[in-house]
Amino acid sequence: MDKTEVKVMKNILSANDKIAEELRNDLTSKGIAFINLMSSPGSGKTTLMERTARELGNKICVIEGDIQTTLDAERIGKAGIQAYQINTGAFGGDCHLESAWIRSAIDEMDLTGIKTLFVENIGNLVCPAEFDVGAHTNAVVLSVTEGEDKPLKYPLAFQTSSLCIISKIDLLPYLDINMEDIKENIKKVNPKMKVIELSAKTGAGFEEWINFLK
Ligand SMILES: Nc1nc2c(ncn2[C@@H]2O[C@H](COP(=O)(O)OP(=O)(O)O)[C@@H](O)[C@H]2O)c(=O)[nH]1
Ligand SMILES: [Mg+2]
Repeated sequence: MDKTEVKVMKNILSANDKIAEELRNDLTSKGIAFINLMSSPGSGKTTLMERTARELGNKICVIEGDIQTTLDAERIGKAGIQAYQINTGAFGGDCHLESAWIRSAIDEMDLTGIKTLFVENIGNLVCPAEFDVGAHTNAVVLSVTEGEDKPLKYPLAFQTSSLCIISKIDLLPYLDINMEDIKENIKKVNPKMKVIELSAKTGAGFEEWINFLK
């Protein structure tokens, strides 16, 4: 990478950070908590949002990030709450979301009565962790089917998050995976991480999640 490229990248990140900080302050002043969900594709983010929507109703809303399709926003809409879909495929297929895009989405949404805004970031454990989207809390979702080693292999997503949701715990009896090893690896890369274990299918562990949100 030559010096010019380094300069451009720094400028992009500082512009993103500035908008992110303004957005965070704006939402704080409106009394809205903003949680950014990051994970691999298929870890259960949308299912988590669907069940959370059924529990908390229209006090929450969700911005969905995917490269293509409005499938997730349609699922969230069917769960009875406001959803907004960002497709990065329309502008190059980026593998992350940026604060300016969240700002534009929020400007088109009705935040009346909203207590928590969620962003379901693009599914991967790499790029989303590099961009501050203006959230108060970054949360990484890790399903038990992904293996114990993922926090060690993709540390940044875990180091930029303060909450790790270990999802799909209903599947544990069918898997050769050790929950204690998953948690130990999470603590190795982020000793301060809060961990919530849950199943959005059975509702196990959901009380702790809902209490955390409240
Ligand atoms: N057994 C089980 N399956 C789940 C759970 N949560 C999600 N799934 C399934 O995992 C697949 C991917 O879920 P989805 O919410 O679309 O993941 P996303 O890509 O992270 O949004 C779907 O087939 C879900 O039904 C769970 O808690 N338990
Ligand atoms: Mg999804």
